[in-house]
Amino acid sequence: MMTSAEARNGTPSGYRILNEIDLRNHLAGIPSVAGQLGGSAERWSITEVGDGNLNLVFIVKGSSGGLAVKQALPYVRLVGESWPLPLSRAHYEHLALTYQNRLGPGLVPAIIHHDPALALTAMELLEPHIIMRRGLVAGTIYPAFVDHITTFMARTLFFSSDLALSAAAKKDAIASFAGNHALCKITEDLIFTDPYRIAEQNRWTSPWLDATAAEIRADLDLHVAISRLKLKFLSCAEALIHGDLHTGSIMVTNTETRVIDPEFAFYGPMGFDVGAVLANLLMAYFASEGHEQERGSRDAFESWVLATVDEVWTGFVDKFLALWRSEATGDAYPPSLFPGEAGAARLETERQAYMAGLFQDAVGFTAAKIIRRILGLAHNIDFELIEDAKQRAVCEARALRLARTLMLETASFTSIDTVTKAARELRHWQPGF
Ligand code: SR1
Ligand code: MG
Repeated sequence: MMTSAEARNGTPSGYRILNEIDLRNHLAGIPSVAGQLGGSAERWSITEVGDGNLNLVFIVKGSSGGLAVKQALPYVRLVGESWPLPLSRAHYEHLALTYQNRLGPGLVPAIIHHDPALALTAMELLEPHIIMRRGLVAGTIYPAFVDHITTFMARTLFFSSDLALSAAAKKDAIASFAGNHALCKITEDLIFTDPYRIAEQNRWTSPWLDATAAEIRADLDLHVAISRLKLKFLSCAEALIHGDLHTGSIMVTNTETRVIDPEFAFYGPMGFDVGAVLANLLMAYFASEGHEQERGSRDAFESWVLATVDEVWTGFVDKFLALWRSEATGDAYPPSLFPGEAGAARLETERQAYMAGLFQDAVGFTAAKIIRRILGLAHNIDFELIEDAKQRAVCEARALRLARTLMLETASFTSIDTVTKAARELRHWQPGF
């Protein structure tokens, strides 16, 4: 078996892209997995269901159980072999998933089997969960989501930060993810650069958004703002972030939430994960009108989405601060520097200031995440499934208008309700086309 260093550095010699027959043979050779599936291997049903941008995903079902099997391809699936991508992302995903299982048990899929040479991971089959983005397009409300996602973010971010780790442990942890730079580069290009310049892979709902796309490519204030965010993404190793925490990376039922696909994980700014969740909820909000069967039929859903934006931030803050107050075992803010009542009070003020800074980061990253999904390469079905292109453009224009304001006037957004208020005000705004 290859070492994790080999897995990080190139295509392992035992790697081959598996078809359904290869996968059947591979899994049949692992007694624990075969036992879990049950029955004879020839009778297992195996279907490739991947609809993401990068990987193969198989659903395998036997007589007594099922599995989801993810295999990394040596290229970007969305684009093809012309865009090579290291298989090492399966190693980092496995590493991140292992960490997230420890910190957020029940909030990520359990790992059943990992094969570094094949860049393959078999996980608990999530049934009847669906990709949250699909549920949001259908107008479904998820009452347990806020509690689950805020627990996931607060715990994974806090316990990988300097607030919880010793300096040495933190530096070792940064090093263990530092090789995931090819995935970071995708983010650096597709989120922080391409939508702001002419890039071959950019696309948008033309002709309606042509003028807005051109304005964004010409707006130097916006270019400064996105470049500051990019610098933060490049340089701020604040915590182990999921790195792609959109609603396509979350599977849900009415009562359960599972975060999947942490292949973009690395030590980066916490606000990037929080902003990803907020941005994708806000896009679901703006896309909602495009999925209405009749006027007003999704009002309750839209109110829930905005309330969820609010509660994701406030719930995250509450849980993160509770951990900071009770589990601050890291080298940051040494207790000996904050003695007595005065010290405790001063430290509490500092905690609030830290969260205010994190909010500013999250607002900026929220904006960046919205703009990339409307003007860049990788779009989302919230908007894409709106068949009437002009109506889609109207929904997207509203989201873009909010995003530009969030990015250019970040400091004026001092609390999450100022963000939801701005979104609500744009819900019926008519762009001039
Ligand atoms: C080429 S990969 C495009 C996007 O898919 C992933 O989900 C990430 O969001 C990435 O930016
Ligand atoms: Mg993904």
